[in-house]
Amino acid sequence: MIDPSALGDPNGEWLELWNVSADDLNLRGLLLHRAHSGGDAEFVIADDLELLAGSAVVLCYDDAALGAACDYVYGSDYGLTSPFGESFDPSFVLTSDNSATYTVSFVGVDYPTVTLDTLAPDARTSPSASWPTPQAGYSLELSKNHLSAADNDSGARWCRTTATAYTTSGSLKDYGTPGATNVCAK
Ligand SMILES: [Ca+2]
Repeated sequence: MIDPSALGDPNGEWLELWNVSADDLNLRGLLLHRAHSGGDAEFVIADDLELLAGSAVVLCYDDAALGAACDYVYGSDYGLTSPFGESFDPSFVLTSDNSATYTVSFVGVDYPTVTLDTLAPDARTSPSASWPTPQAGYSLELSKNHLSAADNDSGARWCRTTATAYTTSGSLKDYGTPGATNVCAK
C-alpha cells in the first residue's frame, strides 16, 4: 500500500513479504532498501520475526493505523541504529508512484550481506507491460499465481487491487488484502 487514503500517508502504509519456500524463516537481519529519485531509505528487522512457509508477514509504518493486521512496525525506526550497525535516516516510506526500486537483503554482524531479490519496476521483464497506475487508497498486488522473485519484476503480473475495503474513514476507503491471499490472478 504505497498511498493510503483512509489511514493517511505514510501512517497507513504497509507491504507484504510472502514465503514461497518450503522452510519456515526468521526475518531477523532482513534489510529493505528503497532507491528513488526523491532519495534512498532503508530499515532492517532487528527482532525475531517468524515467517512460516507459504505464509505472509505484513510490515507496516504504524501499527496504530493498521491494527492487528500489522506484524512488524518499521516507521518508528527513524533515527535509530540497529544491532547490525545500520542507521535509519530518513524514515522508510513507500513512494506514491511506481518508480522506486526495492531490494531485499540479509545483513549480519558476522557474515556478508546477501541480496535476495530486487524489485525494479522500470525493468519490465517478460512478459513486458506497464505497471498499474497507482491510485490513492488502492494497494498494488502481485498476482497470486506468480508469487516469485522472477515474476515480480514484470508489470504484467501486478494489479491495482479489486479487493474490498479493509478500513474506512468518513468517505475515504483503503482497499487491499494485508496478510491475506491477493485477489489479483492474472
Ligand atoms: Ca495480500
